[in-house]
Amino acid sequence: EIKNLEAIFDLRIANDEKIEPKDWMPEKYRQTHIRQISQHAHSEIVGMLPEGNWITRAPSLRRKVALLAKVQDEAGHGLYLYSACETLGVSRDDLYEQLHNGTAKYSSIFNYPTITWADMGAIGWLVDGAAIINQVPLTATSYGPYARAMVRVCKEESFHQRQGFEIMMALANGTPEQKEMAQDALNRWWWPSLMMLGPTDAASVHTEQSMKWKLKRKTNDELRQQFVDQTVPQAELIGLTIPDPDLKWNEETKRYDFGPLDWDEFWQVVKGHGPCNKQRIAARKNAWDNGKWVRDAAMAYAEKQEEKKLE
Ligand code: FAQ
Repeated sequence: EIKNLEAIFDLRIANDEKIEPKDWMPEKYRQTHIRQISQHAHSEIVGMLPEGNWITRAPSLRRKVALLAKVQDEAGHGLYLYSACETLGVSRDDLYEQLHNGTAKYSSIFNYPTITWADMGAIGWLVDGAAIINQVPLTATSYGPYARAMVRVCKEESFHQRQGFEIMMALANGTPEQKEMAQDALNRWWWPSLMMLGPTDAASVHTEQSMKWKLKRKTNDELRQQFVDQTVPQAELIGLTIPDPDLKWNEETKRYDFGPLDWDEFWQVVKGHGPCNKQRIAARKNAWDNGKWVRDAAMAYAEKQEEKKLE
């Protein structure tokens, strides 16, 4: 019978039909979706920390309002994604527990520090830019709740990307010190942004199966190339230099060739040894512990309401 169900499932995938929570699915399909969607959710939540660091120090009210809205959107994306993940039969408490005890991953990019205001520009421009390139294909992913979540998330990410690029543009057109600050942020965020899109296709253990299931619609290297091709002209437009001496337009392929990435650095960060890994997890655990009384109060209130209904 399982063979039959699997054949029907494969056919539905081949026909680009969405798989919904109550549909039969192979256990590995379910598990791999829990892995990717929960890591994605954790990334959104941990991703609030580097930018949250600058909300109180934004240089104007307008900048503060925009940054605050962006960070709130990230909270929304995280909650949306946790809900999508829960439809696969895992509890939110278990997911949080996996983040807090270090068994679940979140994006490497959020383990780098935000040391100047220009980092807010670089994150919006590069990190959200890379996130859009990764997530637009996911609007066509095979699992319905994930695909639908991505539609709204991508709309908001595109506002985030513009918000960041506009900060960079203002700095790049500002005083020499401001331009230098923008260039410095680009220098520090460029390579980690390329790494964020995941290991090379040759080193990526999940890509092949995830492409078959139409969870992933493009490979890590395809997305990385697309990101470079899109971003280089944007840097040129605002007079900043991509920190890659090997970067060169290739007339034959009509794409940019770029230099090698430092994969040792990437794996170090993924394994927990990046500049801010400990700080990020400590901040999340702290928020969870300090929020306990709020959760307890909400649960007690909900129980009382239930009791009243029964009376
Ligand atoms: N960091 O075989 P693959 C955002 C792990 S956007 C850490 O290639 P896969 C918005 C990978 O999990 C950021 N770990 O894996 C925002 C696997 O380990 P595992 C989040 C990484 O899944 C912007 C192993 O390496 N976006 O938050 C990374 O096929 C600004 C082997 O890798 C998403 O999560 C990494 N960069 O491809 C928020 C998008 N890359 O699980 C705030 C959805 C790989 O076996 C501010 N996810 N690993 O222990 C995906 O598209 C995929 O999961 C990839 C990785 C492409 C990230």
